[in-house]
Amino acid sequence: MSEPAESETAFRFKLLHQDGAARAGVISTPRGEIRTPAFMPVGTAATVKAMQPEAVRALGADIVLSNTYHLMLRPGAERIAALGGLHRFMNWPHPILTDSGGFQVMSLAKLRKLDENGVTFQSHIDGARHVLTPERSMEIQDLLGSDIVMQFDECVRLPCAPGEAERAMRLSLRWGERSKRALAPKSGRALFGIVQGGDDKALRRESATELVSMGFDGYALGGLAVGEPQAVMLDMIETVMPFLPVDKPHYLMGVGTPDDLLQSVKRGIDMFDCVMPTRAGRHGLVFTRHGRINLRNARHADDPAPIDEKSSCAAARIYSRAYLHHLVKASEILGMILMTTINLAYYQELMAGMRAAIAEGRFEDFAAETEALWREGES
Ligand code: PRF
Repeated sequence: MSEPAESETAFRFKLLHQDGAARAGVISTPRGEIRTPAFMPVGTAATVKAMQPEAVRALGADIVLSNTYHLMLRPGAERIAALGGLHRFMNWPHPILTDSGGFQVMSLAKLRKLDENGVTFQSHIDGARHVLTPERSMEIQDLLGSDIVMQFDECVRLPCAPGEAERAMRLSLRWGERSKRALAPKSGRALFGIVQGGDDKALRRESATELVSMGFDGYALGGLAVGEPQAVMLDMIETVMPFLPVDKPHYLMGVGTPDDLLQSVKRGIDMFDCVMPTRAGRHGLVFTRHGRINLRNARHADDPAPIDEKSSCAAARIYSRAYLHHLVKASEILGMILMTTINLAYYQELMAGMRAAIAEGRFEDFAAETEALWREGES
């Protein structure tokens, strides 16, 4: 057998259409293609909560995200590697992006101590002491078999104390360098840099410029959707975008609501991940073409109407609002499954709609129609 051609194994981003700043393309990886703009369901602990992987795939996901932090603590990266890697472990043969851990340490771990070397912390599960550095984060993401590896970074919440955003941005640049040095090049695998800099435009530009000069396979915007108004987040996207290469994917981390996705794609973002559809679904909040519906609300108790009779998602067409209301009130597992399904279906439908609109040069109209439907439904 001859070696596969370079084009079959390389990580590649192909821009197919542009409509204003909005982009549609495809990322090729050895494990399959990712149509962009893409929404990545979050599979924190090697599971998209309440969902079988086949169902996640059937709803239109090309890639899922998983987490260094959670998997290093339980069941352990070495164990997953010995079991054949994360794809086999969770039965998801398609691409996986792994986050690098720093963001989750700062939001979940106990007794955190951050210094130049990395972060020392206590597990939120059993209190055991761990150290995460750029080098260990790369090692863990390699053991997991990640297709898209994220650099190790520090994200500050907003608003932050003077100097904090700058300190964290510069530390993230140094950790970006160390991440790049530590991760052995592997055919088909990508390493993304993460732009930090809080809500300061000059810091954001500097972060982007420095990362681009180091050279990554893609560029993420971190440190957004961390307490600032949406207008500030959009302003930061607009600030950074001219400094990022057009021929690499642009990923907005941990975002967002359907409106955040629409507004960010409009400004040139290609990839998203967020717990919003899965977490909200487990708590009875569903996203639809007609806006949000909180199924915990008593007004749904006697409503025989489905969520959306025109949805491509069977769960949204079949079950009554009254039944879903009952399931969420009774904390039934099926309620979580159905409402997560409805939300992931809507998020993927929205992304597919955006991709088609960009391809046809009618993104502005699509956005206006989509927003009008949300407003009608919620008024
Ligand atoms: N850095 C990393 N992961 C993240 C973020 C970040 O800044 C965010 C911020 N929205 C979500 N997930 N590594």
